[in-house]
Amino acid sequence: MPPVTRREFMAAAAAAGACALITCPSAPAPAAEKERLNVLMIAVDDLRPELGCYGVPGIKTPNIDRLARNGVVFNRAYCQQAVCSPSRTSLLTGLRPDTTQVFDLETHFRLTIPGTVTLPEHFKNNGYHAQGLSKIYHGGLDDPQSWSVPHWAPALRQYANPETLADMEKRRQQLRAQGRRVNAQVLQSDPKTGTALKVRTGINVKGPAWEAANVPDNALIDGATAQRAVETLRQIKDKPFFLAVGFLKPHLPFVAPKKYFDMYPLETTRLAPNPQPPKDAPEIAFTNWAELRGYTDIPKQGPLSDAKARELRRAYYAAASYTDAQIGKVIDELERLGLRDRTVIVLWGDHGWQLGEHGLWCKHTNFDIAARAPLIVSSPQGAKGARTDALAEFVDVYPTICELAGLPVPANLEGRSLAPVVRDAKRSVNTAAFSQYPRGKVMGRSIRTDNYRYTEWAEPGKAPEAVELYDHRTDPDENVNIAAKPEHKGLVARISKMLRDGWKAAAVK
Ligand SMILES: [Ca+2]
Repeated sequence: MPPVTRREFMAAAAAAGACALITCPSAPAPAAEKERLNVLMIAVDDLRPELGCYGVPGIKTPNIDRLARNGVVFNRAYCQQAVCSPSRTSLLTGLRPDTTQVFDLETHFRLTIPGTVTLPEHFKNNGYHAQGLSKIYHGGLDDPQSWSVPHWAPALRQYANPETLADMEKRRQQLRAQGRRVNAQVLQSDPKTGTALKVRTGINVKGPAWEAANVPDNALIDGATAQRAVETLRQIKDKPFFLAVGFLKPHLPFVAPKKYFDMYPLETTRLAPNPQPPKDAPEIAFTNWAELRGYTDIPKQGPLSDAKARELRRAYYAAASYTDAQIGKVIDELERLGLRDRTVIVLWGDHGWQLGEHGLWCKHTNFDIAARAPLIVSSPQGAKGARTDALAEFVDVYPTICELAGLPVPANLEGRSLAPVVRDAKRSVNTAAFSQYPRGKVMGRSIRTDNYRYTEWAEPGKAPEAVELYDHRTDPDENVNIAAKPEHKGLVARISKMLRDGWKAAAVK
């Protein structure tokens, strides 16, 4: 599509009735005179809601906090599956993992649901300029048809220390000499577009889990991404746009310029208050946090020492503050260009993270701390400086952005628009949020209600082999599984039915 100005776009949208979607034949066309809003979507990899605007003391995230003061903070937003690609695929298609059939990091949704129209693609199809920078879809699984121009990713390394990089390269060469695969292998690709549909990941050669780098912000990936986002905004400011900007930190390895580490004295960094597994929790609920084990300073088995745990928590916070500073640069530019009151900003982390809670690290579980993630929506017509306890699911993001920006909402989506909550933070649209995580043949299905988290682990068609129930009124950190207590039998039966009835039945009536 050739570039169009905002005026041309509005005229074209009015002429077309602005509803070319086959999924909404009876929906009224949005008012032609009402200007559609731009979208700036900020995706932060592995960012848990440990931010100033979530009421967590000691965390320095002034830029995200500033965004929160101009929008609504969702205290209880949940991803559909606590790992990168399944979560992102679900959010960006508006469909749940059971529909996308993307449960791993190797399957592209174009293999399983080839005809789906993604969130950015929907904007592109409605005359917007849709552009993606850095990690929006999972690495190696980009979706070219989502974008108006090719997706961009910075060509920078994960570490700054030359010795680390040289050591990693040496180990890669050794593995290659042994005939081992260190790069991802494309097993199947789309013959027309070349999109990788099925990949097999190689051995991920890693350095240390963190590095306080003696480099400026822009020498690392997220600084370069912010710079590119600023330049992009200047280029696309005169046409309606959907700009998705992805930041890699605080994903492992926790690498950030040293000045961000200096914000957090090591000796005062707190450890997780609950480093023990929840009482009476089943074994299947846990992982051996393989993702972290691959780093050179992490033991292959057993718990971390308090000293290492403290180092990692500090480094995670430093990495989060680094990304926060980059986000500030992008929002500053949006304001400088005079676009702030014509742009919906949505910020999300793709899932939660365990920083030693329950003796766990990384994500990959159904615990609240892994499923709960930041979601902040700042809309010109929305509430400002509000925090809401309304239950939100990441599958709701697609219809929410459509409604706030003024686009029709495709009928096949499997979430509900949170726009009523964005306008009035006292509203709610969901009585529950659903997450899931597979362990081999067993699927862990989890539901978060107003008061409880309940999880069933079962093979398809079979009775659950393990269940968990946590009462968030008395046990917000999920330290005691009360599912087996006789006095909760009726409660378990009720919530189990809610879980099986699914998301459609979980609408606020
Ligand atoms: Ca992630």
